[in-house]
Amino acid sequence: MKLFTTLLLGLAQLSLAAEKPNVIVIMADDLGYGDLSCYGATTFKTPHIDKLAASGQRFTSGYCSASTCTPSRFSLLTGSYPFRKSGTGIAPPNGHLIIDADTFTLPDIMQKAGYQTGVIGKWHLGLGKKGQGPDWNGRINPGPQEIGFHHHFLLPTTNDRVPQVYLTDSRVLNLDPSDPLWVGNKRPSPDHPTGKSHRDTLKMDWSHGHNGTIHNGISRIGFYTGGHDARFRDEDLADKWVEKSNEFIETNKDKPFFLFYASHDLHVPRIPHERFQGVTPHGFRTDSIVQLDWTVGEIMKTLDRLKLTENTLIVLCSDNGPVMDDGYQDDALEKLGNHKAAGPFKGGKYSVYEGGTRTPFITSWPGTIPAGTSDHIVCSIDLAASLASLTGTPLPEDSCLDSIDIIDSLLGKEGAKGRSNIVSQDNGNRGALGLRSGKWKLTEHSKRKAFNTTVKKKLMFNDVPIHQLYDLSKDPGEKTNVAKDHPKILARLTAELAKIKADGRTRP
Ligand code: NG6
Ligand code: CA
Repeated sequence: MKLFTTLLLGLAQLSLAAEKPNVIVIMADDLGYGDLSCYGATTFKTPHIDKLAASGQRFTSGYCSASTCTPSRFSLLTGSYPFRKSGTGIAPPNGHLIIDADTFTLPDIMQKAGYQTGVIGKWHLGLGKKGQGPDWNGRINPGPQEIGFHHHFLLPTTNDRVPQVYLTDSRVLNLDPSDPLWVGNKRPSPDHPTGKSHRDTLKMDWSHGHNGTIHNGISRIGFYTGGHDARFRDEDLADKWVEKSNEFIETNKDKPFFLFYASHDLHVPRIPHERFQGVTPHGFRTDSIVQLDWTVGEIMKTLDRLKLTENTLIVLCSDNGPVMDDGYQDDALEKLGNHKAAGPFKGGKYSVYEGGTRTPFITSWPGTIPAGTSDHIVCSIDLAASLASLTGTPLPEDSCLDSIDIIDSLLGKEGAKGRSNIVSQDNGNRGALGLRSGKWKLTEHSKRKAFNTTVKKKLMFNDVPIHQLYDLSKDPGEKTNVAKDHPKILARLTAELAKIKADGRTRP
């Protein structure tokens, strides 16, 4: 009897400590701080995301840890800063999986906690073994399954890179063995049509790069042949992924599930479905934001229909800041008008100024998370440690090196603090880092080069000072470098950043 009571007590304590709501992480692609109406956009509306924000916490200091896709997604899934590992820059079409299969990942945490885990959308973390890359016509291994996802339905790279096929069950979907898929970085034959040789046939012209194989009237980075039955239309990506997400949620409605929904909106080539084309004044870039908003609305509708809303934590974030011309002539810059894609911030994609990584960040869990705005520093890299904490899952010592447990901030609890600092990086190969610490921001451009993608065409600045210092409380737009006025603070932050690098980890 005594044993039974102890057991019961133990169980009660366990269920108190660990909460297992469903978790959906919706990551937008290249969505800037100012790109949603709940973050200040005025020339178009994002009603579904606004509703999500109004129901929960809207963060004004929400970050991703890198200003390009691959490193940002790497840090979300591993909880470690990507600058710690070489080879985590933008993955090429045939690139191998950059997360080692023995890494304890965010989906591993959720599996351990008893969740069904799924990833739907864009992958862009490489596939297959080092030195080999993916076997497009066979079983693709290692891939999402090997790093913790039970289920996947993916675009293997990013849609401006080849190939335009879906990956599910570790294979290319609908691949006809008599029409094998070949992917490479050299033109396969002199008569193979490319964006260069057949430029006049394109439905959207390129501006830089992106002049390889043509599919659906759009030329891409890289080359491919075959796999014709497997190819999709760019216009249908969002619809297909909403359908697959609904299936995943429906199938797992009675168990806790974890879904990473990695939207392709609004990455180039921006080709929203026909029904969204022209719905905003700024062209396909912002039409794609409306498509993203629709996607979020559909997922929320499914949760409502299945009565899961009050048992589901949704996190909405972005993988990096905004860019206008990212290789295609889609008039993003020409039609921009007064829209401020990075909000009040400087820089964007490829940059370590605030616009590169300070992005929309929303948490919603109706009935648990109170409605409000939070200025706590939070980052997508923290989801690993925070969800481990929420679900009562222990983290191995050598895992998730930079993931901080900020679950109380994410849940909008009183007395929570968020992070004290956050490091950001560019793609990793230019050696630029940013350190936000309290109200201060240090930038470190060790090669003295910086991209400025604010809203103008991509510009490279040379001769940038190695260290710059900004007081974000007075100067959120990082206009005045105050390094000379505050030598002690400059020294303190430079030392703080050096220590973060040297220590090899920041998780206590
Ligand atoms: C760059 C591409 C850019 C985009 C980016 C990756 C050129 C000149 N630029 O190399 O168009 O594909 O890589 O974007 O090709 S990301 O969002 O996936 O990181
Ligand atoms: Ca991106």
